[in-house]
Formats: sequence, C-alpha cells, structure tokens
Amino acid sequence: NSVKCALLFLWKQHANMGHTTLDKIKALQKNPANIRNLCILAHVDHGKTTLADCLVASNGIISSRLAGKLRYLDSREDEQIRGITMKSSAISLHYASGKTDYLINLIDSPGHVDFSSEVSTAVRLCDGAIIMVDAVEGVCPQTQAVLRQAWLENIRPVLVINKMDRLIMELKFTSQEAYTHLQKILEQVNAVTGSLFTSKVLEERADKEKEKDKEKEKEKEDIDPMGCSGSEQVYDWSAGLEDSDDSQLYFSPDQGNVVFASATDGWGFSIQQFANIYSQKMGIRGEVLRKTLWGDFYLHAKAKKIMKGAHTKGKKPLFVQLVLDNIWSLYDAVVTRRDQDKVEKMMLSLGVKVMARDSRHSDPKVLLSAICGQWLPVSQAVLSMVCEKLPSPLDMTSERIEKLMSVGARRFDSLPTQTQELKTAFMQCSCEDTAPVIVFVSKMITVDAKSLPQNKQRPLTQEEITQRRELARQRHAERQATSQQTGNEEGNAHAGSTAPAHSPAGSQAVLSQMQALTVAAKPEDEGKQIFVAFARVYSGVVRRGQRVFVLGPKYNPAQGLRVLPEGSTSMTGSLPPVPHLACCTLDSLYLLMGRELEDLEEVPPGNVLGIGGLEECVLKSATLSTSPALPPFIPLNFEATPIVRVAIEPKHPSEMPKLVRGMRLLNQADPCAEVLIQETGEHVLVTAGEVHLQRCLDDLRERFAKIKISVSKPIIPFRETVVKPPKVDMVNEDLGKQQKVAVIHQVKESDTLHLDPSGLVTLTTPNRQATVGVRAVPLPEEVPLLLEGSADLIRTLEQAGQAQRDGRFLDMSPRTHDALLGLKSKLEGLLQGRKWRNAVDRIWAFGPRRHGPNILLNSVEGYQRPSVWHCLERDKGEKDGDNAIRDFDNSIVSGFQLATLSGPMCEEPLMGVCFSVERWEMNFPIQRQPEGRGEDIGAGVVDCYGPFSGQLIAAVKEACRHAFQAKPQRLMAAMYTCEIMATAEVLGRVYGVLGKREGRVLQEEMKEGTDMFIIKAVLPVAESFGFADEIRKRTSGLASPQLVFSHWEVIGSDPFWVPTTEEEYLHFGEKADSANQALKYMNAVRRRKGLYVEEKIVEHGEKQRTLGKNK
Ligand SMILES: Nc1nc2c(ncn2[C@@H]2O[C@H](COP(=O)(O)OP(=O)(O)OP(=O)(O)O)[C@@H](O)[C@H]2O)c(=O)[nH]1
Ligand SMILES: [Mg+2]
Repeated sequence: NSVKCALLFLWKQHANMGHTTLDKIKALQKNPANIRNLCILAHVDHGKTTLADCLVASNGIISSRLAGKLRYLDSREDEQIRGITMKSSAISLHYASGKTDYLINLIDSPGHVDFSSEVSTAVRLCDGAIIMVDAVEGVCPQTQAVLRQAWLENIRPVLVINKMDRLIMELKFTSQEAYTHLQKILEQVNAVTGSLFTSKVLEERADKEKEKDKEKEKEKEDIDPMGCSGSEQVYDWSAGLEDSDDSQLYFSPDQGNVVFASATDGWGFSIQQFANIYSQKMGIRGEVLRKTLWGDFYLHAKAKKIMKGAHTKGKKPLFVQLVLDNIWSLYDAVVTRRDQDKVEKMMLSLGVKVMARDSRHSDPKVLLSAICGQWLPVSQAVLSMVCEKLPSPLDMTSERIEKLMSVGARRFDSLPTQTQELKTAFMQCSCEDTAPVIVFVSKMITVDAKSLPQNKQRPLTQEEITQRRELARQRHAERQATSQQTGNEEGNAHAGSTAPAHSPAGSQAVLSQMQALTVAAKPEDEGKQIFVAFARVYSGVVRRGQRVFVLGPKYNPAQGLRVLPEGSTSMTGSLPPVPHLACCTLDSLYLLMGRELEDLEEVPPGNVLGIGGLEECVLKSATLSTSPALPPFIPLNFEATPIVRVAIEPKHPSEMPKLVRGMRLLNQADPCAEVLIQETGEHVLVTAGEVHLQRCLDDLRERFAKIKISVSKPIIPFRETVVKPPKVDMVNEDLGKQQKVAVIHQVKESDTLHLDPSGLVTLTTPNRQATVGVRAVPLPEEVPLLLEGSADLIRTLEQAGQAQRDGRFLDMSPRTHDALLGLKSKLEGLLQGRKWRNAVDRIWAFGPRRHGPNILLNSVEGYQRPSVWHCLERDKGEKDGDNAIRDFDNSIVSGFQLATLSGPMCEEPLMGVCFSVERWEMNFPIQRQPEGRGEDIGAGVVDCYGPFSGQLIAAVKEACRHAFQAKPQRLMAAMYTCEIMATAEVLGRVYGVLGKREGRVLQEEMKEGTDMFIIKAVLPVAESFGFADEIRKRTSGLASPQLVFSHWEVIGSDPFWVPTTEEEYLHFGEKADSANQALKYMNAVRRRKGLYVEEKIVEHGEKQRTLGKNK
C-alpha cells in the first residue's frame, strides 16, 4: 500500500513536456505524411496503459524507471486505485526514425467492457490501432470486440503480444513450448480477423492485390534469384520475398506487423530487429532473415543455410534458436539464478552498460529492465512498427470517407455535388487557406479549470524571476522604511527617495504586480469543471477564435445548401436559420498531453486536438465545419447496451437543482451514460454496468453536483411476453384443456368487451362506432432476436414508408435495400406454417417505438393495405389502388404502439408478441375528405367521448392488452454472458456462486497450454449485482469476470400460477408462492412503480389470506 501511495504521489507530481518541446510538436503537426493517429486496444488488463507508459517515457515525459509502474495516462485517482482505465486519453509523442521525425498521436483506451463506448470515441479519431494480447490469456471477449470496432471504422491494426515474461516466469515454458503457444495465439487472433473480413469489400481488395502481385512477380523474374537452387533446400530464397501485401488482413511476424513484448520489463521486438542483428553477425541477407525468422525454418549449421521443415525434422525453429533462447537465458541468468558473472558476459556481448545502482539492486527485475531497456527497447520496436505499418492521415481510403459521410440510408452518390466534392478535401488533408475546415468531436472531456494552460502554475521564466527579485527587494525596502517610520516619526525627510513605496497606494501596486506574476488559479475557478472537446481535424487549418458550423446529427446538407445563400460559410455574417445547424466559435485549442493541456494557436489537418468553448453547442459528439455542404458524420458505433439503471435523489431535497445540473453535466461528459426523468418523476441514470455506474456516481458526487446523493437499488428491466399453453402442469402431469380455461378467466367480459374461447378479444369504442377484434400470438423465439438486431434497419424502413406516404421518395443505399430484403426473407423463413401464411406481407407495423420486437398483423378480411415492405418496391410507383389506406389506419398503429410499450403484467415493454387484427368494423358513414388524411380527419365526427381517433387508439390498446392476458403470460429477464477464467482448485467455488445466482454454465473448457479453465455462463441481470466482487473474493487472485448483456430470456415459471390439481397442492402447498421467482420479480417491479400489488401475507405456517381479494 505504501508503494501505491508513493506512486500516487509521484503520479501527481509529474507534469512536464519531456525533452520534446512544444515548438517541435507544432512543427511536426504541419506534416501529415509523418503523423500517425493511433489507439491502443485490448481486453482489460492486457497492459495497454503500461505500454503507453513505455512510449511516453521514450519522450522523457516520465522517467524510464517509472515506466510501467506509473500508468501515467490513468489520470483519474480512481483509475489508479482500481488499476483499470476508465476513459480514453490522448498524448502526442515525437519519434525519430533515422532522419525522419514522426508525430505520434497516441490514444490509450479502456479494456473493461463497461467502458467500451470510450473505445468507440477513440477509434473514430484514429487511422490505426495497436491491438494488444496477453501472451498467457490469449484472445479474450474484449479482444474480439475491439477488433470488430477497428474493423467497423476501417482502421488498420497491428499486433503486440504482451506479457511475454509470464511465459517464462509464471508458466515456466521452455522456449520451444513458448513458440508453439505463440503460434496458437496468432492463429486465434487471425481467426477473429478472418471472420470479420468476409465482406465483399475485402474480396475486392484481395482481387486488387492479386493483380498487383502478378505485376510484381513479372518484375521479379528479371531479378537474379541469388543462385540458391539446391534441391534439398526447399525454401526458395527469392520466392515470396517481395511481399504479397496481405499484411492489412492478417497478423504475422514476418509481415512486420507483430511485436512481442513485456511492457513491465520494458522490452519488445519485431522480427525486423533480430533480422538486423543476425544479418550482421551471420552474414545472411536481412531480407531473408525477415522471412524465415518466424515459421518452420531452421539453420543447417554445417551448410550454413536456412532450410524449411524444422518441425518434421525435429529441429529448433530459427525463432526459438535465434530469438527466444537469448531472452530465456537472460531471464535465467538475471532473475532465476542471479549469476553475476554470466550477466556481465551477456551485457558485454550485447553491448549494454547499466548503472551500478541498478546492477546491485535487491530486485533482479530492476537490472533486467535496465538491460532490456537498452537491448530491445519496447518503444523503439512498437513505434517503428507503427510508423512503418500504420497509415498516415493522407492515406485515408475513399471507402472510409464515403462511409463517414453517408448518414443513415443515404447513398454517397445521392448527396449534393458540393458535398461529394468534399471527399477530395478529406483525401488531400490540405492546409491551404481555401480548404474547408472539417472537424469531428467524438466526446466531451471535463478537466479542472485549474489545469487549463492559462490557469496553470508554470515555472517562471528567467525574466520573471529577475522581475520578482526586484519586486521583493522593493518590498523589503518598503518594509524597512515603514519600520523606520514607526520608530522615528520625524524620519520622513530621508525616506524621500522611496517615495512611491511609501504611500499605501504604492505598496498596493507592488502587491498586485506580485500577484499577477504568480500564475495561480483564480479562486472562482476552484474545482470548476471545464468541457474540452476531444476532436480531430480532417481538413483545413483550425484557428483559435474561428467560427464554424456545428452540424447536428439530423442536419441535411441538401436543405442547408438550398436555404443558405450561395457560397456562404460559417464566417459569413448573419445567415438565415437552418434546422440542425448552429454556429459557434472555437475559443481555445489545446494539445492533449495526457492530463496536461498545452495552448495552441492553430492546428493543421490530420491531428488530434482539444477544443474549448463548445459546451453550449455540443452535447456528446458533433461534426464541425466551415462548409454547410458537409453532412454530419455517421454516429459512433456503441457496442455496449446501457442496462443498469438507478434512481437518484439528493440527500437534502433543497439541493435538487444542483443534482439536475450535475446530471446534465454527467450526461454531456460520458459517451454512454443516459440521464432521464421517468414518468414517475424520478431522476434515472442508465449505465453500461456496475463499474461504470460506480464511476458515474463518483463523478456526480465529486465533480458535477458536489452534493450528497442517495441512490436506489439498480432498477432491473424486464420484458413481457406470451407463450404457447404448456402441455404439462407443475408436477409434470398432462394438462389437457383445463389450463386454457384457467387463463381465460383473467379477462372480465363486459358489454363492450367480448372474449371468445380461442383468445380473440373484440372491443367496441364507447360511442359504438368502431369494433376491433385482436388476437395475441407468441412469435417464434428467433423472431424477436432478429427484430431487435435489425432495429436500425426497421427504423430506416419506417422512414422510407413515411416518406412514401408523404409522396416523397427516400433514396436508399443499395446496401440498405438489400439488407431489408434480406430481413424480409429471413422473417419469411422463420414464420412458417399454416398459422403464418403470408404473414410477412401482412405486417402492419413493428412496435413499440415503431421498430421494436413485436408485430402488428393485418388479418382483417377485405382490408387490402400495403405492407411495410411496400416502399422497397421502387418500380411499382404509386398507383392509387396500391395506397388504399383506410382512414384511421394510423390510430390502429398508435394503439398497438402504446400496448407494446407497457404490458399488463408490470408495465414493462412487450417482446415477441404478434397482435393479429382480425376484425375492424366502422358503423358510421365517414365522409371521406378528398385531401387531408391528416389531423383534421376527426373534425367531422366529434362526439361526447372526445375525438374519434383517440377512442380508437384507446380501444386498440385495450383490446391488445386483453388479448395478451388471454394467453399464458411470462416475464422475460435480461441475461448477461460472462467468461470466467479459473484454476481447477477454485472451479467448484465458481460454480457455487453461479448456481446461487441462477446462472447457467454453457461451456467449460481447458485453456490450451495452461492449467486454466474457461467457463462460459449466462446469468440474469437481476442476480448480477456484486457478482464480480463475490467471484473475486471467493476465489482469490482470479481475473474478475466481465458481464456483457446478451439477450432476453423467458422465465419459465408462470407468475399467475396457482395450484389447481390435487398433486400440485400436495407438492407446493396452498400458498405456493415460495418457488415463484417470476411472481417475485413482477411484484417488485409493480411495487417500485406504485402499482397495485396483490399480495398474500403469511400469518402462520399454513394459514393465509389474500389481502387484495378481501378488500
Ligand atoms: N507480467 C507482466 N505484467 C504486465 C505486463 N504489462 C502489464 N502488466 C500488468 O498488468 C496489469 C494491467 O496493466 P494495465 O497497463 O493497467 O492494463 P490495461 O490494459 O491498461 O488495463 P485497462 O486499461 O484497465 O483495460 C498491471 O498490473 C501491469 O503491471 C507485462 O508485460 N508483464
Ligand atoms: Mg489501461
């Protein structure tokens, strides 16, 4: 702990630019060809921040002794204490490779699944990524997730296999075993990438590459192939030397896109480095070594040749012999055996010198780091790979640009020409004054006002020191003078020379001058939070004080160009208002240096930067530009579903306004947290998981609201659904018809409501002018899954349908169009059988919110309304007959939306329910108005029950609810999946915890090459709170499981179940509520929402009464 404290102290002390000056960085920013914007991505705890430390240390910002221990970029105190990163942060570094200087804009990201939205914000601003994998743990769930993120954003990855030391020290692998293990890890990673890259785009790319290869091969034939043609020597040295560059697709050390490293011990290497070393030593061409150091090659000692087939011949592969063995023997000598002589010898042969205090240090790791840091510095290996393999901002592909600019279903080529022309601006990354400024803000970060450059305490310059000394001298003189004065009242005469200091005004002046020189924070800034936008410039030079357009997510450049006078930019004076377009001034620009900010006057394109003064016009993310032709960028891909919700209130009711303000700030500062006010008036915070929740609450208490708050227990979401009537009862007896009867009794009939035994509910509006008949049918299990997964598509479909009804045409990209057709045919595949005949073509709407996992079906005889898919058939155009939508069609849809939004069990949304409308009769002559089918429809038919459409909506809603209740109802619980890694000894305890929390183990397997088991399990969200903690406590030293929302699952038990048969009474007793988990969940929700709860109070063992029924 004291070590932690000491580190914490050091971490607070660190604040300098290192040996790279601000001027140097400013100069580097101007050359986009030598800029690399990249982020570090990995599963939690695989060593991202530790590696970042090593890179930061290479710039002298922190001492290399502390690198790997400080975790400099984890600038929040809770990050340091918990040991996990919770936000992405950026730092700019300088790297010199030979004579070329590079600027590395590095973003460290968190690996914990709760913060995966932070990864999205980082990935958007980058052109490349370092994917890290723990050499022991291999590919983990978040590794897959981050690879997917990188792929979705079209950024290029390189791989770092970290924690190599664990293979030596923990697993005690031999170098040969380690080699096999590493091969497996590479296979795993490549399998994930392979599965991602199956899309057409890549096939195309591969085709192109093939062509290139062919050309290259032709060229190659002209070159003399080094004359190595022995038949024994299978490896042809020349073949494949020229890279068939699929390095973008797969990771392979011989492609130069893999680094092996130990970030804590400060070493890392790529094949390239060893190739350089041995090409000098052994006189083999570096190129050849680069191709053979990884793979099935061995060194034929006598022939001094590199041969293929190490595996079959039982020889040591080159990688083991020339690379791993060296490292293994170094660890052996330094750490295991602590053999002083051998170490000396090795240092001599490596040409490494260490300081005496390092070699005498009691911890051998210190010596090890000192040697490795010089021999194979990890920063060198990683940064040279980054500069070589990752693209610069100039290499942005047109594919990526088009994707960024094609919001929603819009096709790039359907955008206005002026908009399409902006693509060149992206490609050129031009810093000309004429180039339009394009900036994307991916998140808003908060910093203490104190730490802004203008408020920071900085070291004084030489001039200031002299000035201060002078002032101090004056003050001293003045003090002496006054003391003389008091001592000698007549001493006025000879104090004449210091006259100005004499007068009180004069001494005030000196004082204020002094204060002006101590560059401290103003008191009103104390603890104030300032928002800084985390952004990147894509084109044009951003200048301080510049005015730019802020393009809202719904801004349409076509509309903007139409409304604004031609040629207007954000600098033009007064402009007519355009929806979703605002103007703002960039007050200040910052260079992001971890927790430090440095003031900048201007930022050239291709750089990552911070922008101050946007908090009024940007909520979480935004696109900024000087040109109104730019569309907003596509929204960030958030993988995490915010699922944990809590209600928050201030401890003292009077502090409500502070809480509201604080929650607003929190909402702005966190990419993924949601803040909302529920119908009940509660202030609700929705977060991605428990750890995220904790961080949000801390932020709220300490930074944003600064008040004491009380937090409710997590509110657990449920879904309501209906199922097929069960065939057996609770004691597995055949039920026959009787269950159906029991269920149906829940619906009470009246004169306007009628229920037939098959479950059809018929309801008449109060004014008796319309009658609807609705039946609820459970959808096959896969359908709601498909619909939930396609929510975005369905939303687009809905927009297109709306546009069509308004007589417009939404230009959909062919990809979206195909995807929708695919969705339709998938639905057709799932809805098979007599019951679902033609069902897909009869879909009336989806709900709730028009894109949810429930379906409204048109089964009204004689009502031919176009289906939701109608808008996909472009060529059909709009014939009148096609569009014969009845009046009030929309009221039916609205009633359905309301019914699916909150169900009758506990007012939670429905899922997987199909409402089939089988009757819809109108009993009055409606005068069809020729034009407006819109709002004024009801005008003619107002009666004492209010507007007719309102009655119809209510009637449909009620009919749906009753139809729902006429079927066996079930709750659905949200489920997490988790992967837990455990050793055999603690396996039993893991199962114990899972069992207690109603978890279910899906899979258990041994991690290859280790004694670890990987358990995959699902766990209800309702039972998950404290799960990670409990697992950690019960199985000390275990990596904590990460819970990822996976799906909704029907809870088997019927919440309304009461024993009906003799056997059931026998089995469960009369009250029979002890085992009913579903009932418990349902009542908990009802109680929270203030709904009526029918509860049985148990007085004595067996006797009971039902409160609700007696009242
Ligand atoms: N043995 C060994 N441990 C390492 C190595 N690199 C990092 N670690 C340790 O792994 C732990 C996690 O390191 P971090 O750098 O915080 O991991 P991270 O990937 O940034 O974690 P998150 O940001 O929370 O996802 C720390 O205790 C490090 O000391 C390594 O090369 N070898
Ligand atoms: Mg980290």
